[in-house]
Amino acid sequence: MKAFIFDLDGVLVDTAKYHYIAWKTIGTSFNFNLTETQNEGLKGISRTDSLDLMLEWAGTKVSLEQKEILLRQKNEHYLELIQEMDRTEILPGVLTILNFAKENSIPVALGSASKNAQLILKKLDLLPYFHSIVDGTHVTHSKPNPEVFLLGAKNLNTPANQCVVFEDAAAGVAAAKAAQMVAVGIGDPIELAAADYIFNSLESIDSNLLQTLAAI
Ligand code: B16
Ligand code: MG
Repeated sequence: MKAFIFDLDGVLVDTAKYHYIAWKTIGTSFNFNLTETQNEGLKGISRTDSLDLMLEWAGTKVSLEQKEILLRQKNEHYLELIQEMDRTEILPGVLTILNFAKENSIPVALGSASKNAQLILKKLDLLPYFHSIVDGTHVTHSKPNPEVFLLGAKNLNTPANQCVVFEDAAAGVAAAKAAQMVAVGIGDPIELAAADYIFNSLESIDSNLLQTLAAI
């Protein structure tokens, strides 16, 4: 039995733009201007690791207490930004693949670094498609560590090498490969070169290819 594991941010929904706005605002509090290119490097990385990277790029240090405050402020702003999110923000091709999995009894898990994953899936009305949800609240190691995907495979009772991971971040593709899984990269072919397959969007995956992926 094959299984599909989906990343959330950037694969099912474009939350990257909201993370970017919230991180950019936090950056201004320590005189750091986060660029779009730097933001690419934050994709798939946990909230704490993202802040650590930004502080490193800014060449600055803050106390642990101040870090906690910045992390809380970032998330409060992010939650405000996604408050109105609904099914119209589901990315093209997502429902086709989830329905394909459902019709073919392919087990489906979420493998996301986000601690807001449950809330977002609920807003998008996608919870019923998932047999297991593994997110930032369940793991101790951030992607590129394979923990999040290995836990998803375990919850689906599927061997790792029978799982297909859909990911938009280089860190996530690296995590899937470290877990010995098939990696389908969604996004920039250069950035995601380590993936087994690369597409612009889930919408580019036609039914023949879905059959192939399901039969790997
Ligand atoms: P939160 P994914 C990741 O989600 C995002 O790509 C990354 O930008 C974010 O910092 C991380 O979740 C943590 O998110 O602040 O909501 O806990 O791509 O692994 O689904
Ligand atoms: Mg992502």
